[in-house]
Amino acid sequence: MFVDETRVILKAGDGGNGCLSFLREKYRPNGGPNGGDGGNGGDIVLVCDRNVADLTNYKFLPHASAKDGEHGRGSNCHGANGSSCLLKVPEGTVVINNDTEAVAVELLNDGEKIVLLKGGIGGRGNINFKSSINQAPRKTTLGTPGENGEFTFVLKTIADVGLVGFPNAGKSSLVNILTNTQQREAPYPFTTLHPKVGVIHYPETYRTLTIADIPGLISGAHENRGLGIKFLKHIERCKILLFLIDIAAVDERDPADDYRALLGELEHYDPKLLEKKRLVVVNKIDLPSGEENLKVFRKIICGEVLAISCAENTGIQTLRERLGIICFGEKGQEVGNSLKNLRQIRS
Ligand SMILES: Nc1nc2c(ncn2[C@@H]2O[C@H](COP(=O)(O)OP(=O)(O)OP(=O)(O)O)[C@@H](O)[C@H]2O)c(=O)[nH]1
Ligand SMILES: [Mg+2]
Repeated sequence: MFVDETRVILKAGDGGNGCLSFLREKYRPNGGPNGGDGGNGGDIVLVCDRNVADLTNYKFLPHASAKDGEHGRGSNCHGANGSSCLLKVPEGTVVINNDTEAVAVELLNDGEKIVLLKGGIGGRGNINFKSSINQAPRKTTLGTPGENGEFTFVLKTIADVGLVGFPNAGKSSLVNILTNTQQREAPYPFTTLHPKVGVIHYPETYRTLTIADIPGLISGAHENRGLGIKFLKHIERCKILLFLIDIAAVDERDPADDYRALLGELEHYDPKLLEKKRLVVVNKIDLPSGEENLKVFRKIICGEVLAISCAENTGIQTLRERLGIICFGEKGQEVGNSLKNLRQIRS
């Protein structure tokens, strides 16, 4: 199971109340006020953890709350502070406040900690209100309630390159060749059911690129055909979109129509996706109809088209270098790491 969007209901701890108490002991009948303060409530803290793959935990346990602060006690005892509730989320999690529908926070870097909801402040015990003119105050204050709210956690994968293509185009095969991942590849559509990220290594420059494989798109995906377009959120943050087209037309589709259909689906989801850098790659060039279809495809689609075959490993090195040049620049002056890119874009 892969969950990339879920609703959560969170509540920070309330502050404990201040205590109303007076010292009473033998030979000290009017010992004065000694009510202690209440403890503070715990916070709801989000922790970004690269070892967390998705949001499945929150799908089944959507409620989380931090501990309340303890009430103050006599003998000037301060109530204990409530412990905070730490929620681990994967890299790339966006937290949306359901009331305002605005993005509350985004967690991009492993180890990042953000206080989402503040716990309440503890109330004050009557010892605080003692003065020369009021030596037996009966005044205390209540702890303040902790913040609470309903949020939607959305996971948007962080990767440099996003793969877009029809089912069976060979997306998983390409990711397996370029990276160390071992994803299922099979000759039937929708083998991949949720996004997977692989890392392409460039040992010559000690750099890496991340590439995200997402489930295949089909015409009418925006009308919920196939797996729909909900997975496109995982390529929203990508720097380059790699369109992978089955040039051998194994499923008896037209490669140029496939490309147009993919662009149409992206536009339906978010027209901003079309402003991203695109790289068109045609796969299965080894099959008999491949070369012939490629000639026609090149005439229709202006611009750069790279031809590869994952089965025979042809064109893969050129594609790898081309991706490196687009991301790092000719001399490798650009920053390739997706997290650094995001930080630059945001600053
Ligand atoms: N002949 C040939 N077959 C290929 C090539 N690349 C992939 N295939 C085959 O095409 C089929 C589909 O490949 P996948 O990598 O599973 O395709 P996909 O795009 O990930 O498909 P979905 O996950 O269903 O969207 C598999 O049987 C692969 O072996 C290629 O270059 N040439
Ligand atoms: Mg696949």
